[in-house]
Amino acid sequence: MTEAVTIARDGEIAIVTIDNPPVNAMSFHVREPLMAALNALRDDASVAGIVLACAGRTFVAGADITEFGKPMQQPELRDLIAALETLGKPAVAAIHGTALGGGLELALGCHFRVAEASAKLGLPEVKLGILPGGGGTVRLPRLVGPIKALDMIVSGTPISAKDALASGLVDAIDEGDLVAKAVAFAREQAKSGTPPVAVRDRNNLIENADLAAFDARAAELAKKARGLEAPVACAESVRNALTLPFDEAQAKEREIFAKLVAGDQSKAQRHLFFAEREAAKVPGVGKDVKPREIARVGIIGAGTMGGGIAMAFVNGGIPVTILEMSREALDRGLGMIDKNYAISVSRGSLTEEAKAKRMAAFTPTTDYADLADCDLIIEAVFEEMSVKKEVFGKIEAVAKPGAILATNTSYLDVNEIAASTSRPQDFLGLHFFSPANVMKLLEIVRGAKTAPDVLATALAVGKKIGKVPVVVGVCHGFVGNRMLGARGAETEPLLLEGATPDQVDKVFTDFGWPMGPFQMWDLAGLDIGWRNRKAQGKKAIIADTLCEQGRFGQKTGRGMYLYESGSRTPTPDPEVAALIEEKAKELGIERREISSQEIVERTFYPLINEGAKILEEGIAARASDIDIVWVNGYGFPIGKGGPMFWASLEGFGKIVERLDYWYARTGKEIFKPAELLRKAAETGKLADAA
Ligand code: T1G
Repeated sequence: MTEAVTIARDGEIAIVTIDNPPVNAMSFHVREPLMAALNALRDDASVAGIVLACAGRTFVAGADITEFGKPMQQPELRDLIAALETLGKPAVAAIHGTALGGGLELALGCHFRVAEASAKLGLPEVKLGILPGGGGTVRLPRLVGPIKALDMIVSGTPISAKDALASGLVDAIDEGDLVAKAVAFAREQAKSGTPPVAVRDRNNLIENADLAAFDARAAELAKKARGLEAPVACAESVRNALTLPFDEAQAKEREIFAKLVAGDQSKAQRHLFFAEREAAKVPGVGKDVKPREIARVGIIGAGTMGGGIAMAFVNGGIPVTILEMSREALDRGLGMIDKNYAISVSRGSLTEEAKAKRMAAFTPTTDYADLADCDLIIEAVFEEMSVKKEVFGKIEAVAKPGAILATNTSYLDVNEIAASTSRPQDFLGLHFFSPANVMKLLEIVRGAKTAPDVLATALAVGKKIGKVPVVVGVCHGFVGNRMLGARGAETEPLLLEGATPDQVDKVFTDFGWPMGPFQMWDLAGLDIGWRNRKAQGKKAIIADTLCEQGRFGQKTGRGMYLYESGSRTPTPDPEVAALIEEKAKELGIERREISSQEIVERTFYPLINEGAKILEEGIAARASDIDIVWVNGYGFPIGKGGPMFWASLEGFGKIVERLDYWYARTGKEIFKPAELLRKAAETGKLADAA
């Protein structure tokens, strides 16, 4: 193993290099030798200044998250930062890759920062449910000002080196040899004879800070916290930097950090950080499996899904040949895409030039032969097996050898479609979520015969276009939609038995979902579910009746709720309440008071139970994969870590006991506890498979 910290000399300048692959996290085995190095260099009179650099692909990307929750071994990060500040000679950070979290805080302990032009700098701790605990909330405002610091810390979004230079976070940008530039910078500072000023001693940007403006901005940001503690705590800690002496503010930062890091929300968000990375590790698809090159993608269908998927690839830098049955359908689809980009331009998130470049990346056609040069061909046509098979017949006739064929089906049997082609080994499902150019989740549906390198390709291209890919098995609805069915099975019975739509929705929004099931019905359109139920010969007495009355939801101004003249704000509708009572009477159902806890037990618990069944059947490889599906595809609150993580907080024993109760009372399969869940109730831990 290479040494984690080495010292080289360039004359009177010492170059300290951290080498802790893969991201130079500030693990204990880095902190200890780094402290020794700094102490030695402080006392070495032949050293006039130091450069702090990193080997590998990035500057320090943060504290070592795997150390959280364990006793902190000394020295701590803040001791290293203090050692840099009191070095008595200029310390210059040489930043490449991503200086994040504790990595940026370490750089803030240096007197100067030189960054590579492509570097990114940020304090993303809020995404882990914590705050910068190494002095970031008290030093950053001293360099970039209160509001910029507040925005960076509460959003957790890194900024570019260019932005960092403009805001005073870095002192110089380098295009060539970063370390050489940093050495020259340190030499110049040392020669100046001016004692270097530590960031902690720079107060001009925070003295007489406009607290009213700060508080107004903080209040605006707090509205988006949606029940998460960390964003609000981040703002509080930055405010302390404006109103308290440095050491007092830093001490308060430590207190807030200690509270957050021990809390359930941070445990949930750290769980999701590692879960997302685990999801990319697929059994049978090791790092040695080489993905195929995807230079061009073919999309069949330019409707809502096809158009969104096409945008996702073009936005990720991959040109798309998009095919429809007619020129009119193509023009409609491309018109929708153009309109979407125009909205981004009007919002300032896309330039006109970038929009034009993206529009040029679409090659429209009505001729399947034009798909011959595509490396991946995805169909997003009508959700009907015979239609899918017919489309793949036409694709097969032109697709080049080695081209990967994918279906975007939400429910249909991927193996059956694969078997209708001559290349099931090159076939899989790529299940995008609408709007496909926005939603992060990509369910990669592994067919029985899908080759490992086809899966590796789907994972790689999914990550390249900014998706969060999860490999799932073949069953009705795969992981997400199958569990959605279990979560929604009792929503109408709850209404008929006495709950109101807004009562059910409030249980969901109080839990942290962006909206409840009935608000979601109105947003998506009740007619979509109505069409699917009719195709499957199923009934939903309330929703079907509303659809027969033309009440499709927001698009018709009335659905489960009323929407006053085009507003999207739902208002409870007495007519719907009367309809529910009338149907309950027809069915002889005695209505009663229904508690919020009962709503949780008849919606969230079946969701978890179905997840356990999916694990038992091997449709998902890990419980944490299911969490990633739900957080990225269905708005499960990140502060609760996904359904399976939340179940561990709720208590497996309590969940099984209540599922048993509802199963005994209703006999419904969704309540019959999965064996894996019963085992978890005994052991306290949910295994990943039976
Ligand atoms: N600690 C431990 N392991 C980490 C890590 C970290 N900070 N960052 C990444 N890894 C692992 C990751 O799990 C994966 O492991 C491998 O490195 C490659 O990561 C006091 C308290 C830097 C942008 O939040 O955002 O500092 O799967 O797949 O896509 O205020 O990693 O290979 O076994 O993500 O190229 C703040 C987290 C910490 C940054 C690179 N810092 N990391 O992305 O690679 S809290 C962060 C990232 C903190 C201080 C506080 C990304 C990346 P494996 P990867 P990537």
